[in-house]
Amino acid sequence: MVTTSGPQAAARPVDAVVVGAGLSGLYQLHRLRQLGLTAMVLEAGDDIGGTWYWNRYPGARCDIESMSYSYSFSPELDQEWEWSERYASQPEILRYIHHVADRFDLRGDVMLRTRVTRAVYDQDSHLWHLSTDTGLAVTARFVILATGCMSVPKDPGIPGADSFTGAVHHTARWPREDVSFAGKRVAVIGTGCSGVQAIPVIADEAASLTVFQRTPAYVLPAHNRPLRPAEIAQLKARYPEFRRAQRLSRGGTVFEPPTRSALEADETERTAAYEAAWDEGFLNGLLRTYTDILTDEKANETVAEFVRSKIRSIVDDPATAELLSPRTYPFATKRPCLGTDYYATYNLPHVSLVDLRTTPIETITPRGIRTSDGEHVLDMIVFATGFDALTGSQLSIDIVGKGGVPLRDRWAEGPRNYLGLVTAGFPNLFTVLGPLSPSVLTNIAVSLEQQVEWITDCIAHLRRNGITEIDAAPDAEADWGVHVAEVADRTLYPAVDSWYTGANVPGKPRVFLAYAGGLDRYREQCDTVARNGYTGFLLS
Ligand code: N01
Repeated sequence: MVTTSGPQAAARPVDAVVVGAGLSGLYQLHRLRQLGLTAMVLEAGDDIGGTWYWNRYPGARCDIESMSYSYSFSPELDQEWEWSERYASQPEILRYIHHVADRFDLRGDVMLRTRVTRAVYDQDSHLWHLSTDTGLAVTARFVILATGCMSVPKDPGIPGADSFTGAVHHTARWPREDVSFAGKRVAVIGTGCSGVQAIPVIADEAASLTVFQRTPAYVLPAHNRPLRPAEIAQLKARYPEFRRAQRLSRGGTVFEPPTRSALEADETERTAAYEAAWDEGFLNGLLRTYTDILTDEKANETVAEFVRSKIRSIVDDPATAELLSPRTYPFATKRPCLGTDYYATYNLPHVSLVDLRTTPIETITPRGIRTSDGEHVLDMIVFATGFDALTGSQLSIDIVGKGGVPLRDRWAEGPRNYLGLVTAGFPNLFTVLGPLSPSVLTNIAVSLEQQVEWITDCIAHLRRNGITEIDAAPDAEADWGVHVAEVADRTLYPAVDSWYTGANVPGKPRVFLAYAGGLDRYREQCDTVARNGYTGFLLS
């Protein structure tokens, strides 16, 4: 439908452009088409899949159960797709996304290998003008940024990286062809969720593996396993009810909420509750044991110490166990990880741990990595150093709103928007899973559907009522920012250096980037705003 040749080739105007062909963008396309809009998806990658296209590192899998981490909008899709494991691997999730694209015939409106570089709002025509790295120019009334929470890899900023003569990979830019570790001396830098998943798999094959750790993670066991036909049948039979419960839940997963403080329980009771959660293997299992794990430091410390005791029981060498034990931040204030054999990997004779707090990296050399303690000679370096989360993907596009104001200026002190959806001065530009929304604190499969459906209903409302522009009112935007911060301040999150607070990227403003009030409460607020005629928005 839209073609390009040569620089700045112009495309026919479309009603809506969706940026990104991951889970959010594809569903957004489906819903816009149902409204009868002309829509296209512009995707930088060679293929669809978003996060699940790029993050194909060894061991990559989702840490939310497969039957929960999937679209809920189609009961038929729920019935026909069959997940093979409790936690789906990256290739299986990518197959699922391809299946969805085929089943709903979405590919025809997806333009691959096309990175949006600039988007400028024309106040007179109320249209967005988008430019891309292929020279394609597109004009659209609505733009939906479905660019992902974690799609811009962070520059680790380690000197000498270009001088290394061996192979270098980043977990978030893993090559499509097989990477062999056989016979190689491999280093992994970074022990967040990506490193935690990759490390045991790399250790399986490599001649030696050296893990360079700055901050240890709290890693819970996944207890991943194949799904039994009987349990699949059972869940499929109650999928409609399960999906309803997911949608109404606090975080997009269904569980019985705790009712008591950890400090009301005695140690025996607490330990039993933590053991049971550990054995179940849910990412948030330990968080769900008591009400105050994320709000009370003393309560939190009981869980943190429980995890440390598990580390000591698994890791043979006490010094290594201690290095792997998080002590500088409360449990779950950086995102916890689900792992498979993570701690046991450090018992293997060819695996070693370098503590960057005591022996920091000085430089990468042509032969390897030099710390203050000496040079590690290597054949391959794997960066698992994370992302410029939540705001990175939007700020990597040169977005210019009303009055020629760049989004980069509006967000110079941190992201601002109303309901995590629209930034004042940037009309008709919506964000899915962006900053100041529940996004990364929830099962994003459920959050993205909520936002995509809200945006779709909003656009339908505008069209029905002959409204050409929706913008966030500055006071509503300011109030939302205050509310997001207030909710976060009731938790232990904001005090911790993490990607949740932007602290992992040098120079990034320090702001708690997600809405910690729960998806249920967020959904209610969004629905109320819509029901009342889009209060807090300026419609013209
Ligand atoms: O990134 P991270 P990630 N020198 O930022 C270290 C999601 N995810 O890709 O903490 C040395 O968590 C850094 O150390 P420190 C999930 O939401 C989901 O692992 O800054 N080290 C840290 O250890 C997750 O939270 C799944 O001190 C450096 C690590 O690198 C998010 O993605 C799977 C460094 C980065 O950890 C990000 O995870 C995987 C440097 N210069 C990921 N720079 C699922 O299963 C950084 N580090 C769904």
